[in-house]
Amino acid sequence: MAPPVVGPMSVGRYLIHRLRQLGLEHVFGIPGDYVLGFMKQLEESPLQLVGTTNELCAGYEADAYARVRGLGALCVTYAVGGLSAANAVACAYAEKSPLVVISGAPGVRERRKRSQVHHMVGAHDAQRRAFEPITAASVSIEDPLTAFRDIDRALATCLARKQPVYIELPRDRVDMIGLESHVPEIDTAHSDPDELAEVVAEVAAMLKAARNPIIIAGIEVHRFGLTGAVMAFAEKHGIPVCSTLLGKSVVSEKHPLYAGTYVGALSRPGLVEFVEASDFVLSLGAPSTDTDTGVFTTRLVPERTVHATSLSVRIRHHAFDDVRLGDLLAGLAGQPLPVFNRPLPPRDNPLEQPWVPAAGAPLTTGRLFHKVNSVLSKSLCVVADPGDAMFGAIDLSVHDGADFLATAFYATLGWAVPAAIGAQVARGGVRPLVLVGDGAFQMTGTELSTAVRMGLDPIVVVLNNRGYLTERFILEGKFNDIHNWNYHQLPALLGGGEGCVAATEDEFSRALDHAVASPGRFHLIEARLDPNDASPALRRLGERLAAEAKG
Ligand SMILES: Cc1ncc(C[n+]2csc(CCOP(=O)(O)OP(=O)(O)O)c2C)c(N)n1
Ligand SMILES: [Mg+2]
Repeated sequence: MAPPVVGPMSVGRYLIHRLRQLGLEHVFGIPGDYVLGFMKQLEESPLQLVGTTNELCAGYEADAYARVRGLGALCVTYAVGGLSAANAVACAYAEKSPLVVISGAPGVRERRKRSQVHHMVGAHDAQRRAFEPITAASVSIEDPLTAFRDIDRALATCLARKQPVYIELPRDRVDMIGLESHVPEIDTAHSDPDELAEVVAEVAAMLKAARNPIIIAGIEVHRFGLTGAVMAFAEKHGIPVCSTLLGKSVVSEKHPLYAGTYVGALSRPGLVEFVEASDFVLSLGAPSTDTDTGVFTTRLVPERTVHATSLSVRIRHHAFDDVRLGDLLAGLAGQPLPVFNRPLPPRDNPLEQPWVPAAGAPLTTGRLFHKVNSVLSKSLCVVADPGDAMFGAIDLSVHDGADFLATAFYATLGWAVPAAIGAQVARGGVRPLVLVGDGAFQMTGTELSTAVRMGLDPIVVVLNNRGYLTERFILEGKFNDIHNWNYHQLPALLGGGEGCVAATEDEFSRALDHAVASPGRFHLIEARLDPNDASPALRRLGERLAAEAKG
């Protein structure tokens, strides 16, 4: 249903009005003179501005907020702010997170009078052009006649494509009154009916001929709001469901049909055999990336696989490009298909065994994840940074309704701490448990300042293995060593939170139990690990790749 027609309104207020209509409550960012006018309007509106320590962190926070809430927004000043946040926007673009980037800019009139004003990088549209390849739409709002339509089109694209859009507000256009009463456009994307009918018929025929099918549910299932439809289909026909690493927690990991997180050679052994013995694989919303396929170590036979994403549906060796995932699921739901009731592999996840700490035993990465798994609950969401913090997290069992958040494809180091803040702002009832490497923590860990300011209480486990272990696995060199910090002393600098060091199993166990039992402030646990220790998943990958290299 179209929102009501709005009367005379300024461009800035119209943008705020539309963001509110779309359910937004917070905007992340940092002021600057080119965006102050709009920031004032934000301050006077019901939207809450969350100030951060830098724009990159604001971008990560808005990205995570968008992943949790379905829309996020970032507000920055021209160039120095926008270009600092560009890496976060690229991440959101690559991983399909619907993020609205609002940037101030020199006024249209001042640009005409003076060719060079501060923060400019060459041409006045340089920043908008820099954002073009990392956004689904980019627009500078300049003309009162088209201003509202430009904003609506950008927002509609953001929601339809689940990718960032860039809206530039020249500072002399923020108070400009849009010239027309206006009915916002609503974009609805449909499948081509003939293509859809053909795809549904082919998938149905493959399913009817199958005996041991499996569904792989990827990240787009969550982004396009299709978890319910996928699980209803799986339940109706008794088909087991796996997730991928980027799609971890997209389907409930406690559901009786959930088989595990399938990431090729990174997955635990029983699961690999189960998935790869399937005679039909329906892969939904799981783009084939190196990280989601354990560096292309998945062994799925194309002749028995349907690979459907938001961009195309590939069946065996042919593809269709005009079929929406939701329409495919709705089409399949109407088909008379068999009930399979394929038995699941035994639940032999070692992380699910009871946790008993060995007093005085040096902490290892594998044991750290075992303890982490033992404290997970509906009220803890796991946020993992790239590095062994993410690989080790593959086999964690995330509870219903609690997300697992990670940048498992774009893999930008330093994402997790700010993302945890964005996620907790988005959904207050769930406490983030952050798993982050020492290298990653040095990039953005001081953003915990915002957690103190906002009264948030993430639990942050810093896996201190004295450097860039993941890179060491690929090529050893001095470049993988980093300066060691007194991580646990960060609370003293920030004036909030609690920090401690854990070097043994029992110290870590006590520290994590204490953090879980004392909400209301952030906890930082520095977990001291051997510099060459790795999680079982990272080891499995290394072994598989080494075996392949030998032929
Ligand atoms: C922003 C960014 N810079 C560099 C990299 C390359 N990179 C990937 S993993 C890694 C090492 C991570 O070190 P740490 O956070 O300590 O985790 P560990 O590998 O030790 O578990 C680096 C540098 C990256 N992914 N992102
Ligand atoms: Mg490290």
